[in-house]
Amino acid sequence: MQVSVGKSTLELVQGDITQQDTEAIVNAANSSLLGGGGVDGAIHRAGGPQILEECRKIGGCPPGEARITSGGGLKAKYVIHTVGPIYRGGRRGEAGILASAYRSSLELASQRGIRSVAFPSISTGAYGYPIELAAPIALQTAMDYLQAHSEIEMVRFVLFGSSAYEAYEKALKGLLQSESAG
Ligand code: AR6
Repeated sequence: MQVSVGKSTLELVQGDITQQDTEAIVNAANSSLLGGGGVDGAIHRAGGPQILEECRKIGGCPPGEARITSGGGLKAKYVIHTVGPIYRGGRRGEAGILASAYRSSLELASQRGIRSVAFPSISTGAYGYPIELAAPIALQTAMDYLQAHSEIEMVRFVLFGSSAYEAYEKALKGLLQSESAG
């Protein structure tokens, strides 16, 4: 599914984040930036040791912030590493931290002149954020950013499996409907 947001494009695809040809892909990292499972493990496996080497020098990243490295052997030139919240019931600021992880990643892309960014569904794996709650936050944050920042031409959400894709599709349709209802 693809929609226009201001002068930019937001799209949802089902697939593997490591295979994307956007200028940057985003990693769902942890605060150490020293690797892990899920998206993080897949990116380091596919991109090779150079990414981890650069992460070591950076020395970590608090939840809701983002850091950037090269893409190593990936098609993407850059990896933006961001840290989402660990979900603990929803009353510990998780939504704000999740939105901040997306916003910080996009701000870093803008600063570096990156025009296309692919995101995974941050926090909805090992960090336990229910995808039905995370998807509207992810999408609204990206749409708000694109409305104000046409220098980012394309944001792609890469969803792993059909149920994740369907959750994002449902959330996007919901947001578009509530927008057109004013
Ligand atoms: N491409 C796209 N999406 C994927 C891929 C892939 N190759 N692999 C998994 N997903 P997770 P988190 C989906 O656990 O919840 C790591 O150990 C997955 O189905 O990768 O933010 C880090 O080091 C899920 O929907 O990230 C941290 O310790 C989503 O990506 C911790 O996990 C995110 O799952 C971060 O947890």
